[in-house]
Amino acid sequence: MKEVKLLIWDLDGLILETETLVIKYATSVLQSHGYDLTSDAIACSIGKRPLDAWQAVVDMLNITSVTAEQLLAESEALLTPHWHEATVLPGVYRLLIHFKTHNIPQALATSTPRATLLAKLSNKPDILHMFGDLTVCGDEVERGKPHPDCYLHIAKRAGVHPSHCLVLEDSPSGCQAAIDAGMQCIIVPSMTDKACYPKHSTTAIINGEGGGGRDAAAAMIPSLLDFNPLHFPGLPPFKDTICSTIPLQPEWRIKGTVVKGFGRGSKQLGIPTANLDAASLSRALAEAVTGIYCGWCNIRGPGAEEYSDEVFKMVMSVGFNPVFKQKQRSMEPWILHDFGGSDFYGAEIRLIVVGYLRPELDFEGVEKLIKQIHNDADVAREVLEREEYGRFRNDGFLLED
Ligand code: ADP
Ligand code: RBF
Ligand code: MG
Repeated sequence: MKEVKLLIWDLDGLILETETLVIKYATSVLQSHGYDLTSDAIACSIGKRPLDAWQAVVDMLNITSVTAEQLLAESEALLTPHWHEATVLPGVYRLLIHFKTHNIPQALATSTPRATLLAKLSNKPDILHMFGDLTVCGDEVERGKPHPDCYLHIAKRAGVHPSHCLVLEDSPSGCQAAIDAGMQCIIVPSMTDKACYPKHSTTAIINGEGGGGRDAAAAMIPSLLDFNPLHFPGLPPFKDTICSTIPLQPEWRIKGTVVKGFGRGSKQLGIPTANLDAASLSRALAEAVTGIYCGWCNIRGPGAEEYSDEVFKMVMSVGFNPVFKQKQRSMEPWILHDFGGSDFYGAEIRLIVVGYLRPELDFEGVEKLIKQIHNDADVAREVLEREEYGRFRNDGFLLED
């Protein structure tokens, strides 16, 4: 593997969580014409230029009653007022700032047209600022992703040979474009079904473990927080970890209601987790966010009246719990306090999530999972004592009425 001299970022689904917005409005546009947006149609369209994406949907669903141009016009009308709502995904600012600090050139190569790019980043000018004049949009190249044009264009403009470029992508077509440009590619998948990514892109590198990543044209990581610069010659290591945990920048503040989960936590694992309601989860965290985190917690209201003035340490899982092959994502803090076996379903829960511990993992058997979760709790108990995390303990968000 060659020294990395240019990092090239994709935008949608990698920097910004626009997928949820797009899927929401594309679904309603299609429904008004009597069609359903299938996951196959999503897989073949994400990452492409808007018209190419709609054409892929039209072809996939054999739509005859309306053209891709018409569908695009209808969805644009719905989406335009909402672009600025897209949230920045975890790990984005950390990476951007890290490489900026170390003078590693960074570029943006997006399928989005220039005008839409400006709308999406209108309230986040700091992101665009990171790339200087090294940005290229879908309407500025001949062919869109999965063709390699935008990646080749930006490498040429930066004066860097493709073999020295490292692309960060989330979509199957973007990954294909990077590979065909002769570049190395890191995939942070926005699709749960990994089968839709190019074949030679399934080698995992997670925090330095896992094999093959060095030789693969493309490697998958669960989140940008799992990106390890040490896998790439020329990239400087991070220095911000706190006992192997990564401080979230910014921290997450989440309010929700404790709801019934699958009834597994206490019974099967001996680890009760206070599951948050689905609406709070998707409002607080982009659809693609998963992982194991630590932070501070307050509970109040039904069943928790006596705790309303207290703040507890917590360690939290966000994800699909691969050991149990859950279909729905859940957010479940284990509050590191003994409540004497009592329940507080319906209580209000407030969280300040400050650190990232690790990606969610699949274990052979629950014994290994239980051991790992106890280890996570030990790590959380210790690191939350550190000033960088401890300063949030008395935050007004947790304790105010
Ligand atoms: P469920 O699948 O319904 O979430 P669990 O077995 O995970 O069931 O138990 C979680 C419930 O246990 C929480 O909703 C809460 O009411 C209660 N509970 C008791 N102690 C704790 C704790 N230390 N952390 C989280 N929840 C706790
Ligand atoms: N489930 C997994 O399948 N894989 C994990 O790596 C995992 N890590 C967890 C870490 C913590 C700190 C907690 C509290 C839970 C974790 N879980 C994980 C979720 C666990 O499967 C879930 O809480 C139970 O299935 C109860 O819903
Ligand atoms: Mg639970």
